[in-house]
Amino acid sequence: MLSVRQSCSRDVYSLDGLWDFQIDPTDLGNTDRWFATGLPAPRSMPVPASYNDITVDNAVHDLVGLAWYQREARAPRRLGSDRLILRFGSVTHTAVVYVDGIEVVRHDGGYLPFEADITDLVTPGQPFTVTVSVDNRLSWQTLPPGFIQTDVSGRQVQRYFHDFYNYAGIHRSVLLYTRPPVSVVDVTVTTDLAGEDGLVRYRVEAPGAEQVSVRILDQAGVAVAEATGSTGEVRVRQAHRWQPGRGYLYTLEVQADEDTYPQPFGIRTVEVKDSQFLINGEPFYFRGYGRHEDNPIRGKAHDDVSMVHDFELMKWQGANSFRTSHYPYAEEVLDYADREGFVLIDETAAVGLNVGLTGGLFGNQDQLVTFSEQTVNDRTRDVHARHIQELIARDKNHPSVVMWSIANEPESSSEESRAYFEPLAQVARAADPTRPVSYVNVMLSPPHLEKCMDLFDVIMLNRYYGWYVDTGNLADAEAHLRTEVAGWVQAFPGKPIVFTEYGPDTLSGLRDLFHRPWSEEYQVDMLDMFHRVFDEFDQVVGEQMWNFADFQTAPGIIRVGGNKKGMFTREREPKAAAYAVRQRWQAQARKEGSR
Ligand code: BDP
Repeated sequence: MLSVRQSCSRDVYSLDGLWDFQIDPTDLGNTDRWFATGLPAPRSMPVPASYNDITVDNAVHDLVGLAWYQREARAPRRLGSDRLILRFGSVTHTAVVYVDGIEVVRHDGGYLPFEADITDLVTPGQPFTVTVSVDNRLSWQTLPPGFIQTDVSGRQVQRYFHDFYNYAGIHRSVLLYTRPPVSVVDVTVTTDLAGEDGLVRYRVEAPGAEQVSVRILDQAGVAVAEATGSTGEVRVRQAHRWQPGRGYLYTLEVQADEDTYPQPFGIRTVEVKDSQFLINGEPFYFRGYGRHEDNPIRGKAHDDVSMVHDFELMKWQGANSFRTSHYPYAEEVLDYADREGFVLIDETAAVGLNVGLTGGLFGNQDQLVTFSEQTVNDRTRDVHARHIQELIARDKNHPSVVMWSIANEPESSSEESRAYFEPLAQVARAADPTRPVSYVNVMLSPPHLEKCMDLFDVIMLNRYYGWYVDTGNLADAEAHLRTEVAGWVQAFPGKPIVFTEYGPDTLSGLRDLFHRPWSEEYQVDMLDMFHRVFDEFDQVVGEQMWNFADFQTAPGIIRVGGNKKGMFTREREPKAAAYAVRQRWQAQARKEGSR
């Protein structure tokens, strides 16, 4: 799906701000038709935001079920023959949208956009009502998966297998935009290098358009190439390459009859070859983090203030990359990464396809298995396939995205897991033949148990030696880590390895002369130990520690006020490791710069 971009043929209006809001744990709203009659007892709720932490009301914070949002909007006065589209950046997890009481779209998947053409339901210049029912419930057929239990008081309790808090609400901007009746609905740009030149292949979908043409504008807005037709290849002479740290962007300005759509892109190549990850033919070493969209009060809402500040912190440290763990991030983040030259591993919301993760610690009290007719099944896989396709459709033109991660820490050691993932690897490759595809491997699936990695291009590993195992014993942790990396190298020669998670929980301000777990000293030591081992293996081409910042989780006995593995606190104050790792990353960056 195309991003919303203003142009001479497209106007954009924001519906962000305060909406009416009401929770509906007993599902009255559908029976009583709140979408037509109005919310009976609304309170104010900001959009975008997670609703959970805004009020001081446990019923809102712990809601399992429906919440309703409603507001009035006004159709543009001069719509002419244009279409009016209502568009949501994301609603977590399932949304049903009504305009003046009439359903216009429903969408599941809490981190991807959707839209509806509402032209025929509105009158130019006149107000209309938008209502959204938001369902935060997770089931075995949602991503992420979960299931619901009822406690002794009859209250519904959401259970899930991922670590971050199940924030919900309208998390990204709500927009109205116009476009001509015949318009651009999709653009695909892929690029190649030919010596100093760039080769730009494009495909435009504009149903019914009689004339399609494109111009390529450089960063100063100067046209450097042009072509006609809905597909083609254009050569950009002496092209500026999009490079890590230098995000040069061109714009493919598409003209389809009356519609103009500006599609930013970068000229670069990505390739996996001989254990290396190549960007523009040169080996790239990932330095950075797994992250979360997570902030105090606003939860998972996108906001530009936090985004720019987070990028400043990452640059300060010498990071060049991150993973959008564990779901697609706001489009604004990808646009900004393009501009800033950050390299992204783009992940679906398929996190927690692994009952072993809680089972390992607590003996699988619910006697669950991951893949079965009752749990993760063929319907889940169909949903997963659609998520992969929607993610790639949204993000395919971002030069910052260099790899798709189709799942985080799924079960990957059983025949069932292989049967589940084999078709999904194909779905990703069919949707984007130009980028490597992989998934993030869990510690429960070391090389001798692993059943899926041969389907993928890059070995991405989350490892917690020194924390969940060998707790406090870094000598054993180091030995075990080294042995395991050697095992991967031997089992999958030629595949590069990126560490996508490692690091201990660290309580900011806890200092300890004995460097014990939870202290800032231990975090420095443990990261240092991992880095020492990484440096011994040429196949290790990246280190993305867990996590950029502390983040909110569900309550549990292994979490104190959330997950504390951040290099920064949730408020973005540095821990000691932030300085130690900064030295390493800056030295690496200097070395790369001098080559
Ligand atoms: C991994 C998960 C990540 C968790 C992390 C942890 O991928 O989401 O937050 O472990 O335990 O299993 O801190």
